[in-house]
Amino acid sequence: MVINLRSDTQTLPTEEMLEAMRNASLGDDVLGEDPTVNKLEKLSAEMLGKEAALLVASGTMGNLCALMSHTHPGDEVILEAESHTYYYEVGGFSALAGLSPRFVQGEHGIMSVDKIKEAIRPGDIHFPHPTLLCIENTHNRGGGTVYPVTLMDEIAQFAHKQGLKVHIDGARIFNASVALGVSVTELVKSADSVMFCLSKGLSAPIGSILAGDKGFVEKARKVRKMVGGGMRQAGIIAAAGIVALEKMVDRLSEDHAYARYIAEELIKVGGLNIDLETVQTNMVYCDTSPLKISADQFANLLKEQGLLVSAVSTDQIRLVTSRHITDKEAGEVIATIKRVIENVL
Ligand code: TLP
Repeated sequence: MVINLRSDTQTLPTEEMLEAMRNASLGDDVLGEDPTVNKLEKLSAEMLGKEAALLVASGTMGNLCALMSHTHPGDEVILEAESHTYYYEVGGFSALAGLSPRFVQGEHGIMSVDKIKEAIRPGDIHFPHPTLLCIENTHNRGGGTVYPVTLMDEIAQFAHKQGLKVHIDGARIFNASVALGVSVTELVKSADSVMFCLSKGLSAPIGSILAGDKGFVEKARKVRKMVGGGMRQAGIIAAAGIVALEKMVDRLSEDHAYARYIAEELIKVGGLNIDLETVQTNMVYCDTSPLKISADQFANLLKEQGLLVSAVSTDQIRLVTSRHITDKEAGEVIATIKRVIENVL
């Protein structure tokens, strides 16, 4: 048996999703005529408390469309130093949106208002014009950490006062909402736009949503076409997305509980450094340096034992739980890691 903890992006569609895809009513979405896409966009906008929403091919495309819709080339975008948009999106913010980045160092990805204050510089002939602030909730490289509602609101209020727009990379915003026990609407209410992924813990095979006010989404729809993301009978994708939103949100708490359980059990095993404080949603980051081997080496040893994890830096591996991890797999994960650690020591 192979257990895959590399990412919640590896989740497979449910039977209900496959059935919905088979039966979806379809049309040409570039012309706005796919009823299933229209239904998903309406449902998403309602769930986020925004005026409108747009189906995009991926989280990366959603963030890019947001950046390009809110800014002009040459503007400055404020990003957390380990943010996905900076780290994993192939530099699209600069290559395609033409933006100049200014970084804020967060604590496990979570930026403070004070740090953001320091980053936003007063107008000066030498500086690019800052027009956008991005917040990642949950924060991937921070450990799946969560911004609480009050902090989101404070940051957005401050950014707005400085004349900046606020975009949320909420690839896992439903994980944040479930972890905090607050609605997504409440969590994103002060942001101008939000992107979330259907294809992560929510288990849809493809697709992300970008939401905001009507004017923003109209712009983003055009940008999506420009970057080649105008899809035709996209109802095939949207049908699974509707099931994801209607059926798969509440169960995310199970993924969080398994991540917590695995982290607590691995701490008992010893040999890896794990900061339990960062285990807030469906991720566990483990530092392999006490074992005196690199994250890559450790990941390869686990792979030989049928356990797939991601090495995300020289000394960090990441384990991500999803609906495919239940009691049996969680027990196996702990036993396998324990066995490998005992062999290394
Ligand atoms: N994250 C993936 C990889 O790209 C690292 C993962 O396995 O976690 N924002 C955040 C916060 C993300 O974690 C991701 C994907 C994206 C955006 C991009 O989504 P996709 O993969 O759909 O382009």
